[in-house]
Amino acid sequence: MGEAEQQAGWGFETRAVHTGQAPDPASGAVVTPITLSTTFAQDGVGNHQGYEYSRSGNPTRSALETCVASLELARHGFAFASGLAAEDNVLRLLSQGDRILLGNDAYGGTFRLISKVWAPLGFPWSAVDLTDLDALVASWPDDTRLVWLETPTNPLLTCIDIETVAAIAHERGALVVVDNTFATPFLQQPLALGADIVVHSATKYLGGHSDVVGGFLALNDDDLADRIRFTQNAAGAVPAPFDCYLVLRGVKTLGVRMERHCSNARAVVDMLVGHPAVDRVFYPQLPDHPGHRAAAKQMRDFGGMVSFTLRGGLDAALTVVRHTQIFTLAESLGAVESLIEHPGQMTHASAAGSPLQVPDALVRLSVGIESATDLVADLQQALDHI
Ligand code: P1T
Repeated sequence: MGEAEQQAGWGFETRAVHTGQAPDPASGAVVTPITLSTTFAQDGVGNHQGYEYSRSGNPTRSALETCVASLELARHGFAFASGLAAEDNVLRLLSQGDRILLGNDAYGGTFRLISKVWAPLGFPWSAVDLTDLDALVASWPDDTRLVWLETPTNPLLTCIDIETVAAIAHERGALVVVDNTFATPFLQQPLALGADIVVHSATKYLGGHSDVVGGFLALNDDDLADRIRFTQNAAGAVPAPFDCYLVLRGVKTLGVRMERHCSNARAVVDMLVGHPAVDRVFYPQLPDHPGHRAAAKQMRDFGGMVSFTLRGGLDAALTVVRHTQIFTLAESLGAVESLIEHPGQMTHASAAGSPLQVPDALVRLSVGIESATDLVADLQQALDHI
């Protein structure tokens, strides 16, 4: 039995700190060494200790792959140079003519990869409302081979019932990919709900400190894993050992960070819901939120991302994002510091004019782990500028 299998009975936080990260047998180092060597000595041709060349496999990357696979309850894990590189490797599983169904709210870069890079190569795609399951079944295109969903979505935080969508897709011969970036495996484990592949932008909560770009795939099927292993090496979009180390260090504190992200987000939501300048608050815990029931069913808590629209439209949204002092105006999310952004003109600009276009009046928050009272006060004073 392998180390990860032996540790499968350990709790999430224990696996996050230890799985794939046993003390180094050569030195006793408690922290996983950053192995920079690009190549590994062989005793005779093909006779090596598991590593030949660092694109194909690297000990620091293996530690990360073992750990995050375990957190996602997956048999196989693969680390990539970015979230989009990981996504690109999933799309390489398809054959020309295979259709991709993409949820109608998703990260702008995912939309761009599917619609601007893969569609022109002969991979049709459609945007669908994955909360309307009757319509999904009624209008299901026969050539669909992949359903791509985020839950919660970026940026509207809509939640999709993974188990039901997976059952519908599997009956019709399609794979289900879940981008678990917003939820993280601490809050939601899609493979256990029937998804085939989990995607992460490790740049976000897994890394957790805004200092590394990375991606990850987790899956159980051995044949699919062989094909991903092949393209990871053959196309070569692998992360550097130092980047693997940074993600691995972030993952150790994922559980405690997520608990704090969730409680801080709740404090912010409580204030926004009652604020006269705010039109609508998007947060999966709110009973009238699209997919609240799916979120309550499949998530441990509701996450650290919050979006809201302003009654004053675009001008009000741009005013708020300009006036926060603790929330930094910047793209990205999922790190210890709070960020604020305008999706329409920033992260989702590439979706303008498409079915994935986001409202002009929308502001997105990545609620960090600072003091909740400071975060609430910061947003209140920014709202006062409208
Ligand atoms: O940036 P990268 O590591 O390549 O990950 C892309 C990606 C994939 N999936 C989701 C849900 C994402 O949010 C992202 C990246 N998103 C941002 C940079 C952002 O600010 O929304």
